[in-house]
Amino acid sequence: MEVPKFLSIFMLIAYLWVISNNNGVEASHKIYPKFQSLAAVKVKQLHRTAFHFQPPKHWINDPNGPMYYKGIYHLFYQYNPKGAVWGNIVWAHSVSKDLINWEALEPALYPSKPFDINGCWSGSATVLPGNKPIILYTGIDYKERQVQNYAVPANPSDPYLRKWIKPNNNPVVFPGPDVNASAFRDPTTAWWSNDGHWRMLVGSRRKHRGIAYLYRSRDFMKWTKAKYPIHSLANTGMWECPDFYPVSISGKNGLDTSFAGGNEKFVLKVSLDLTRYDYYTTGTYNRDKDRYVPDKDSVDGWSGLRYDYGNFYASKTFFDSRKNRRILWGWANESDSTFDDMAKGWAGVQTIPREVWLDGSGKQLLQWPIEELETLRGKNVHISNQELKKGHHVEVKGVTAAQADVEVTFKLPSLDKAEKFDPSWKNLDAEHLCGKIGSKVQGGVGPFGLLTLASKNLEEFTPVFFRIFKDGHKHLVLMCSDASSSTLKTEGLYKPSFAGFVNVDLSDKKLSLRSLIDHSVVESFGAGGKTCITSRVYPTLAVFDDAHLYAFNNGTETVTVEKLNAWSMKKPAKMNS
Ligand code: DQQ
Repeated sequence: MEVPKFLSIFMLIAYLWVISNNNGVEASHKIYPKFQSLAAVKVKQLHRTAFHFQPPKHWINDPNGPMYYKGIYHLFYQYNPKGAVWGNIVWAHSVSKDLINWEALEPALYPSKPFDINGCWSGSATVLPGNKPIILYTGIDYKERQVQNYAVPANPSDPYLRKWIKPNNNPVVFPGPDVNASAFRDPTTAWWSNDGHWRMLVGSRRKHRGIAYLYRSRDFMKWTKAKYPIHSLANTGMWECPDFYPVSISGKNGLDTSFAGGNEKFVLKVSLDLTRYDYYTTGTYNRDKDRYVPDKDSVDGWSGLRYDYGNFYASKTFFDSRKNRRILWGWANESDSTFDDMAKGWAGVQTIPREVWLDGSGKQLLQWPIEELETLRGKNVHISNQELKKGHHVEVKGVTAAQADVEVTFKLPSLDKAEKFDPSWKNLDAEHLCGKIGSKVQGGVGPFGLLTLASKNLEEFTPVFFRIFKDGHKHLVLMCSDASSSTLKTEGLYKPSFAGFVNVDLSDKKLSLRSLIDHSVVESFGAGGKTCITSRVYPTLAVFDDAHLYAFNNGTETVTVEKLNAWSMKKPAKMNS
């Protein structure tokens, strides 16, 4: 796909900015040498989450090596044990029996050998035949090169896999002369093919071309780079944290990463460092040529599909053999400043694990919070057949609005009043469009949706809403999660009007929305998980018991809340304490 000129210039500026802010080392995270080992003096409770995954303090980023092993779920993640900004990165390790309650163990991997002395960066786990887990991760070696290492459990009979060994025959993959050694990281889960080889991908870039290099190995130790990358794309910059997996073309069941039935589709996700979003395509994996080809109508690059149109990055999936599903974890970074993070004593959460599967259209994925989350639902409030006339809102009373799960279905009597899609908006992406016409500008059909984390008199609120347009004979559905009015605080905050389009059939004139509200997180799923948006917000008034929840309509067409269920959410009994 051709990248518009303004985007190329923006990408170049962003790239130069990244380099200049990281002391010349290309590393994707901003480095604060003075702050990275300043331990939190105090952990501020305001804005900490209740049911999203979080350690008790300090910085977290990418989820790493999720897996299910001997009845236990494992989640590793990038963690700074010494401070609330990025740095001193180790693989923290937590375990769970239900993906809801988590117990923190000792870090699984920390810098200690020449091949990872400057950092243990992201990677993945693979369970080898005979139920043998193995981790592949990026080590920053003594020469600051990015190399790929492996680690194995010291005691595989321990289902908690408490201790990991990094054997001395590491690294197993060096960058090689034709590879950029400071842009070569984040190995995927490996898959086995019946030619007797394991395969895995490593993210990279050559100049401005994003690349997923393919490696093959018979024994998981000696890896050979394939002549061609599995896929690459010009002008997309560094591909971080690639993820590559098969999805079933019928039904919700997940497939093991090594599954090869011949009839499945594949998903390639890359985390684009320049925009910090996770993009995916659906396509075909040609096993003879070892190349991945996105489907014709699956847009590759900046205007392609994203897992989430908000604060969601460096995600990773795994196959959960316990329930035959594929589960997606993503990192929801903060939208406040580094100084706020140091004052809070913590930064970053993981989004709620989501089940992912291919939509019936075959053109996109669907995502939905894992069913286990429902065990945290407490008091329920129900509204049905409530009309919302132009400019009206109705309060959802009786639940803890700062810590809630809400599901709502809106019924639209007619689409006739849908606004015409202004052709000048074609050059705007969804986020800019939402920023321009937001929830406060009256429309025809919509904006309607939820006002989450709202103060009593609506001085603060994060609206999550739909707005429907007419574009020729088609309807376009815009979904927004708009942080621009989320707080009275003005200093140092990023308050984007996150948005994405929803490819939904409106013939039944219904639209559904689910929002998981958790103090500083609003994680939303439009139309059964077709479009997802996570916002990080920091209300000053709408906190704890002073938070409110409303359904609203600011379109001239009346919409009906056909049914709404909201639940107060409990805190898991154990969250890494
Ligand atoms: N975070 C890791 C890298 C990865 C980046 C370092 C993505 O391995 O590319 O903490 O957020």
